[in-house]
Amino acid sequence: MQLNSSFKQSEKLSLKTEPHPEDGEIDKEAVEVPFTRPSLPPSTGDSVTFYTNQRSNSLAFQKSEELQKTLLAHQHERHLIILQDFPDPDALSSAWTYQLIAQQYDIKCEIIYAGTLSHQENIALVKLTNLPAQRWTQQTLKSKDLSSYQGFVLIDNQGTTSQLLSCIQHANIPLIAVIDHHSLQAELKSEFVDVRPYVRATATIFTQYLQVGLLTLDSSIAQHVKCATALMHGLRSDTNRLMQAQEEDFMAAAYLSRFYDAQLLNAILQANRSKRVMDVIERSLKNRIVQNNFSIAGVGYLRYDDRDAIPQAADFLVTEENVHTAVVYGIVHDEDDELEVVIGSLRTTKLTLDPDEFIKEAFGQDSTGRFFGGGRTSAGGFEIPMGFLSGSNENSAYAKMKWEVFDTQIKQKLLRLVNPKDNPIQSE
Ligand SMILES: [Mn+2]
Repeated sequence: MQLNSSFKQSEKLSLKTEPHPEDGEIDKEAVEVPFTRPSLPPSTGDSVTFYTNQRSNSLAFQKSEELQKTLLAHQHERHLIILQDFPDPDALSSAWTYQLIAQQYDIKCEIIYAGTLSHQENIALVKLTNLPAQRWTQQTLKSKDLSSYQGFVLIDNQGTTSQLLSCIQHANIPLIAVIDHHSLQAELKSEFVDVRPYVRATATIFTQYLQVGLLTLDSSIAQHVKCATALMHGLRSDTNRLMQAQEEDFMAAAYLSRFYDAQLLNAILQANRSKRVMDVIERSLKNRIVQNNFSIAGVGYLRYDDRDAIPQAADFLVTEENVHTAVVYGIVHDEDDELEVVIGSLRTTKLTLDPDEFIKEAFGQDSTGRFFGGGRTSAGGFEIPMGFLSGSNENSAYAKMKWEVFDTQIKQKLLRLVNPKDNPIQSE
């Protein structure tokens, strides 16, 4: 299989990439594209799709070629694609695209996540497109023969937001590929790495793979149309309805516009919030404290299925006048597993605030050196496992006390950054 190029045919094969302030490795030197550029397939009419942004284009080309080599080296294998515990449209659509790309190399990928599909739009997305993602609980893991998988892949995450990672690593399954747009969380030992923190959505990266020919989309194939629709949704939702999109994201959206189903996307976006999600948003409004343009709200306990109410509440709180950053958190509990975890979301409109840095700075690392979360442009999330303190909430006085401790601790850690002068930890 050969990659298509969406460059102008008159362009030389050796393209100078423009230096980019945010990436050290991929600039300066001319990128030699090591194989000839085939002419464009007539069916796609690609003459309109040449980029003005050569940097992203040649990087996409180079990465696509690397990925192709990696896939070729793993033909006929079975892989797991691991998503964050609460996968979002960007993750789901990108994973599906990866699955379709890998399928051409007779690689069977299963898309798995440990948590739940929480946001009403995510549920609608999966249902309406038949997106092939599966939930794997701890019990599922036990029932699986992990030795039948020869590799795993991380998409739109780097393993820090998945409960499945430790089991997979424990089973000695090698990491084949990491494709993400969050800031690099740790050095990952992976055969293929494409981590681009300056790209707004993983769906943009995958659309670029499609554009250079890793998979030729065909409007007459229903699955391709649905996948393009899913990617459009992923791209849209990670760029705040394209409001934070940059040229690359717009270019990707333009490409997808040829294949996606606008009506289907509309149906996905029409999904309504549940009453319980509305209640969490209400609690966040009632409980918020606003200091130095930060709005901080603890929302207490919520069910696993309603976990996505937290980012939705943060999205809402950041719209208040004089607020540039909102942080909402709560204790999410899974009744089946007696599992509890503090989940939080940050949203900011302040250009100089880096959510990744802010979250890492606020909460630090766990005993194994892993951060509790991180972020991308304008948004971030964190998860603090409650371990031994999980469960036993039948005793409501205990449950209340537990919440108060976590609530106080999180507020202290946040306010230390929000209000560096008055140290809330200092005793009177
Ligand atoms: Mn994303």
